[in-house]
Amino acid sequence: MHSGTTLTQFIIEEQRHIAGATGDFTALLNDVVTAIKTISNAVNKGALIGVMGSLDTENVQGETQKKLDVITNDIMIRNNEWAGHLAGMASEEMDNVYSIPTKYPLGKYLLVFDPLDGSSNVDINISVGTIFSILRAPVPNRAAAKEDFLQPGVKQVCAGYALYGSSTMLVLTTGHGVNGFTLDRDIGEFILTHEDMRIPADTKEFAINASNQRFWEAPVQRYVAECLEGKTGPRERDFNMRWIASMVAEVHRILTRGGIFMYPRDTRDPSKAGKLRLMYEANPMSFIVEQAGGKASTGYERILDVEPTDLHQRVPVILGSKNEVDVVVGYHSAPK
Ligand code: AHM
Ligand code: MG
Repeated sequence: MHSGTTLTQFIIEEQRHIAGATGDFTALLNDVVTAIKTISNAVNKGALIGVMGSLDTENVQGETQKKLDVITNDIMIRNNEWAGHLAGMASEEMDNVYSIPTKYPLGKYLLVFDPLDGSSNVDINISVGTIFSILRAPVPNRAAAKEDFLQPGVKQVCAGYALYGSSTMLVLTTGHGVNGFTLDRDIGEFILTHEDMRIPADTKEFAINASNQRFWEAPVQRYVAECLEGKTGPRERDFNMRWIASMVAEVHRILTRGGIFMYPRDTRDPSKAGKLRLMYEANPMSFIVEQAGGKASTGYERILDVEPTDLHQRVPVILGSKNEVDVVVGYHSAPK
């Protein structure tokens, strides 16, 4: 690609790789990008336009919603419901599938998203993001039911995230590598700035919320303990640690300089699945990480192979530099 390639140019090229694509996919992605630019603007203006703070409502996971959770969910819906590319949408912020209003045509894709991931960070001006995943509707042009969305991550047609950081970036895969674009606010376009992003296979940096240590299972206890031992321990090197509590920023760091990120199984709730959600957090991020040469596992299986049973189900997440994920996965199968 030449320097200054816009996202629009890039996705027209990408469309040529997708079997049976007719132009709908390019148009859908354009609408997602418009939503992301609008969200970027709202996050960036922050308190100036009165969007900070919490509401009195909770989402389906029982988490208090931020004003921006609701505003950004609405932005995603309004920008993507009208054009006739979708058979339905689902989001972290909505209990049930969002049905496309009958005044609009239906299409062949499903859009699943977390409109504002890491939103506990938004009031303190730390990076947040939007995560999205595009699936094919099993039956095109028919209003999608919940079951239509319950496809394993390997079936994703496209996954991406926007990072609202010191600059706004969009990182995207359609199954042919990972590319990153930076928003040039002067011209209102995303420009290709990070071509073919690759995750180094080795790392000395791990990310985990250590306040949950007492809930972790033995393999993760062992892995982190060995990292902390440093040079004189079995890993024979000193490790660094990061925890931003914003998965998008965490994954972006790993795509840029390597690392491992874990929100593992823990003993807090009966499902022991940790915190992160399969459909709109773990699956899109795992698709991106694998396409960049990394790995993503629950500890016991590849995340992209997990058969979903619910829109909002949680899943343990261990992802990042290939060799490091292999170490943790190895500890999960080691004899007790
Ligand atoms: P959210 O979708 O409600 O923002 O929650 C997901 C976020 C992730 O971005 C992040 O990795 C994790 O929650 C942080 O959790 P914790 O506050 O337990 O450290
Ligand atoms: Mg989230």
